[in-house]
Amino acid sequence: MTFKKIAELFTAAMMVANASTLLPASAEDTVLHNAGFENGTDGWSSFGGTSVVSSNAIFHGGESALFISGRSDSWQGAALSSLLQAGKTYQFDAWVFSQTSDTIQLTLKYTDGSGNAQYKGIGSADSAGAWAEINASYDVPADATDILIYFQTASGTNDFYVDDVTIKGEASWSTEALDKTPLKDVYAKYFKIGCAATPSEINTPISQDLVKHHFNSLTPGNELKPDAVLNQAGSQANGDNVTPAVSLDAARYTLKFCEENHISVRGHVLCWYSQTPDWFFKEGFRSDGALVSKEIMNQRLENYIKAVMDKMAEEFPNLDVYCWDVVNECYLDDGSLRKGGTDPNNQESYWSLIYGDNSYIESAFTYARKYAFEGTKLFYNDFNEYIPAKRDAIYNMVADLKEKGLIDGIGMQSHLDVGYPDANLYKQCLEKFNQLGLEIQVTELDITDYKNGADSAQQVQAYHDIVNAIIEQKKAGANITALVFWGITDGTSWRSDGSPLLFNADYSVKKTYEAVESLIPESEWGQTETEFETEEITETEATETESESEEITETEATETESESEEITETEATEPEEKPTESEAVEITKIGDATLDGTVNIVDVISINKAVLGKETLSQQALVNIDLNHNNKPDSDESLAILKYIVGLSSEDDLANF
Ligand code: 9MR
Repeated sequence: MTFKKIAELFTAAMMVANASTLLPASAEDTVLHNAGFENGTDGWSSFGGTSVVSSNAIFHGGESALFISGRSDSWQGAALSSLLQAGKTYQFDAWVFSQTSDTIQLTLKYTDGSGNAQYKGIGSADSAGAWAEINASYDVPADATDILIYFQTASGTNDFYVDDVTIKGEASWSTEALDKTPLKDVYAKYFKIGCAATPSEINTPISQDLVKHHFNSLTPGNELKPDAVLNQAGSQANGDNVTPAVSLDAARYTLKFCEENHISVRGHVLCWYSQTPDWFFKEGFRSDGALVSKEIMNQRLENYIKAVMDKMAEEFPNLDVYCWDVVNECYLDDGSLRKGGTDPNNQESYWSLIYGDNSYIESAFTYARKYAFEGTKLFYNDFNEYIPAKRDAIYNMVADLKEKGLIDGIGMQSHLDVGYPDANLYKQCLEKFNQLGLEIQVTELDITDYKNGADSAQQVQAYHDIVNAIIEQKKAGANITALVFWGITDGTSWRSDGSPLLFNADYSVKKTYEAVESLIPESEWGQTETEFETEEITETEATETESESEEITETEATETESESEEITETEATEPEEKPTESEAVEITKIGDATLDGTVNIVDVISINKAVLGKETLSQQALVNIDLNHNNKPDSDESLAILKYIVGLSSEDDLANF
């Protein structure tokens, strides 16, 4: 039985245990989804690369409808996910329109119990210049997973419209989360509590209620990223090669939801190597254009940031966008700048390629400072910042930006695992960043447990320890202003296999939630945000240069990489028996610490635990990973093995380390 299966069984057991909090099974006509497309796409998104937008050119009810265009195949259209459940019956009602003559179909897509993708027609209607109604009922098979529905045409690639979609059925989600004291109130004295959400994650009554109840910060999961905001045709039409066109079509639904419900927004993200179309970096905004010069790119960057800020101000004057991730993920784990290149899927950055150095970071912050609303805080955001080399590179870069008055905070994404990092290493990073005297936000927290499943003792403990470290740092004076979870439920998380969040797929409350809640005594719940006594950090200390900061580090007990290596030397657990010459153990597989015959991230985690003295490697495991032959595990070795895993080095490189 796989760990995933165990996790599923556990979740199923939880659902049975929570049965009294599920809505009654007889509530078959509950409206689960109602979309008029007045403010955006209401959670519907592109299926197969089409354009899916709210349009007021033609509509059925209200003043807008969903417009689907740019199709190159009949199956392409608009999809809705995360709503339907296996074994349930639903009633669908929708209005469809085609200027030409088309059969427009609603299709159910799912994976069956044998792992095969299935496509089933739910219902269809013919339209030729007039609105037509699809009205159908459908039983979703009991073995279905990865369920979604989408509108398509039976044949051809014509544009079409959809409006007034209603889905009714049996609501089978837990509402117990709504009976808890809002987490944002529990933590009111400390910092904002947020979640990331895509439109499809907030298109059901329960998810909307849960977000409104618990969170006072929301980060659009994908919809404010450059690939969602940039418009190629519009950019080309601007005709000057330096003014990109932008649109909030993808983000409008989420931003409207936040505006209407007074939820503050983390803007994510303006400048990033990933999820940014390649044509943005090319002459004429053409996918086949030559790479533009640094001068042109700088103008585009300025115009892009200005256009985004202008659009936000124009469309959402009352929305509290309290911060922006201005730049995201520029450094690698070894502290070097992300490599220049044209393949973001291979971790390469067009920004590094065109600028030749990290100066685009300062440019982006300069323009963000120039055009952002007054009071909007500007953040640099990254992951794995607890790795000392990366942490220190970011520290130095941010210190420089701070001196120039361009930055307000650092975002620690915090995509963690129960095995790594431990709370102490995480805390060291908070301490180090706090020396800058800037805001710190935990921007994307999730903690996976791929091995033991949802709500394992290890996962609950990890949540407790990490969030406790954050609270302790806040109490020690760190200016931590938000704790944001990356997603809402384990069912829709980007790492759902590792069940990394606070709520189960049916919205029931996990033990991880209880662990986070329990860290704040009830006597403090609902208090207003407090400034905790801060450790004295003088202006000069907070903006130290690299060498100076090492001095502070020594006296103030925040470890630099070399210091933590020292600790390693004294604390790392020695192998129980060192092999003698005659009984020398041979390498079975270089890099394999878990002795399962493969080399993957679990090996890196195991080595890191051994480095921190939390785990003892067997003699065989030590021999497999002891690249520098010093008879102990160290962080250089785990980093080298990580590079090998992600394809940056070969097995030969490990052998010749
Ligand atoms: O959650 C996002 C997921 O839906 C996207 O597929 C993915 C693609 O890059 O981006 C995810 O969000 C990322 C965030 O923007 C930056 N930090 C890492 C997040 C997880 O990949």
